[in-house]
Amino acid sequence: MSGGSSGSYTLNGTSGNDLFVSRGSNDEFNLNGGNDTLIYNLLNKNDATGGNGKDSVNGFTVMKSTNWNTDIDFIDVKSLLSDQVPTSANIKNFISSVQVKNASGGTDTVLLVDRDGTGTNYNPTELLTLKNVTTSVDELLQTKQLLF
Ligand SMILES: [Ca+2]
Ligand SMILES: [Ca+2]
Repeated sequence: MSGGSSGSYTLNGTSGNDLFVSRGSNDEFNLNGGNDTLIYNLLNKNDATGGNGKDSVNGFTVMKSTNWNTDIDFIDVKSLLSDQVPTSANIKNFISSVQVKNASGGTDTVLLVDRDGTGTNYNPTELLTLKNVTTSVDELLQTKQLLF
């Protein structure tokens, strides 16, 4: 299922495994359980988020042990970074994270994208907020939930 092209848009997933594709709107993805994947494509080559807006997701689940968990979810930025050469050694030049307190007193994790890494055309720009999730790019790389 795909987000909207402009404005804001809410997408409600099923309890099964869903594919959510970001589009130009500020999408709110409600995962609702299952192994869901959020896909970020390069929609606009001249935009700091690749034309994806600023999205948020409810129900993102981080793998907290080595056991497979039927609820863990994935973020796929392969296409978003397709004009770069991200590797495990430099991926953190492109994707970074900050943790922020939210209005209800919990913690959100905000993922930022810098489309040209150490290049100077782009700076880290908010892409996706994982609502009520405390994690980091390091952890998502370790659990292989960030696909690049
Ligand atoms: Ca979007
Ligand atoms: Ca789902």
